[in-house]
Amino acid sequence: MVTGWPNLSNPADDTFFFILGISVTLLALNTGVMLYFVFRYSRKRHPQAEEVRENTSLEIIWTVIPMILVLAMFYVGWKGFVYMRTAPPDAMVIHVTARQWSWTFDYANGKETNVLKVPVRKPIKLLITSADVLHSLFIPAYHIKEDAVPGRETHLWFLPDQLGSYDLFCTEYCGVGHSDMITKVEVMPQKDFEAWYTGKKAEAAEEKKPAPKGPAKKAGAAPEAGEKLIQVKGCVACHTTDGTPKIGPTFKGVFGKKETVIHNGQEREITVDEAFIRQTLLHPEIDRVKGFPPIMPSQQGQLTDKEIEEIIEYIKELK
Ligand SMILES: [Cu+2]
Repeated sequence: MVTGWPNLSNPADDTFFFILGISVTLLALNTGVMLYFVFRYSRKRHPQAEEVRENTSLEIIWTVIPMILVLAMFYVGWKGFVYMRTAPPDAMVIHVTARQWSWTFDYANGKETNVLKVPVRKPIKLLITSADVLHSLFIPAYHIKEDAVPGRETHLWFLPDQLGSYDLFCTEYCGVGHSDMITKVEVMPQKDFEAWYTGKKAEAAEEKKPAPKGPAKKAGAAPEAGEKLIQVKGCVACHTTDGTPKIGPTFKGVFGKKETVIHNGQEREITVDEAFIRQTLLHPEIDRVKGFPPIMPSQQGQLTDKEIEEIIEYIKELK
């Protein structure tokens, strides 16, 4: 049950149980009548078969009753559909971008996260798109899902009525990292949400990790920013920072390393430097690191120059 909003139950559940009820009743009736006929008209009791030619009232009954039933199912389903497709006017709008293989949530004030944070008891409207292939956003706890389509904006809404953390994942097979496209909906008390949404403090406290110590950094490109970027932009779906290879090579210790890459179908050796990281971010097809599937998507248009700098600075510090 959804509370705090008129029309208090989840219309998808209502429709499901309505149709289930009708189906179970029909099953019971059909089975009952069938068993009755088996006994009543067995050869023993009824040796001579009779042909029934016409029975107008019977035909009207078996046309009208099913028609009423299917129209009722349509009505209940349609009402639920309209309800689920129409976000309340006061809903909070959050833009969602799906990409191989992560989610990004953009808020009206420019905040960007990869966990969907929402205040409790406030209707949330998600405007969904994809940066690459088809994905589908699924929040099982709210019984909602919607496709993420490149070049198009789809939408859905829900009312987070209880505090807690709920799964949010991709439910359309979108490549090797599909199963990594899992994150959370965090339903927060209104106050906590406000603090996170408006302030820097809450966020810094919550996302603080030991900052990597390293050589002096370039002005304007903070490795801390790079660390956050690789989370938000979903790099960590394929690349770890702890030295274990995943779908792609790990970032740890990669800077300055010699790697064998595939270049135009030929193997060659390169050293991972700033230019190589930049090239791989923008044109990953030029040099693919050997031993990994050729699936790194280009980040052209996804990352600004400054962000690329920040990521490079971060990778440099991951010794
Ligand atoms: Cu996906």
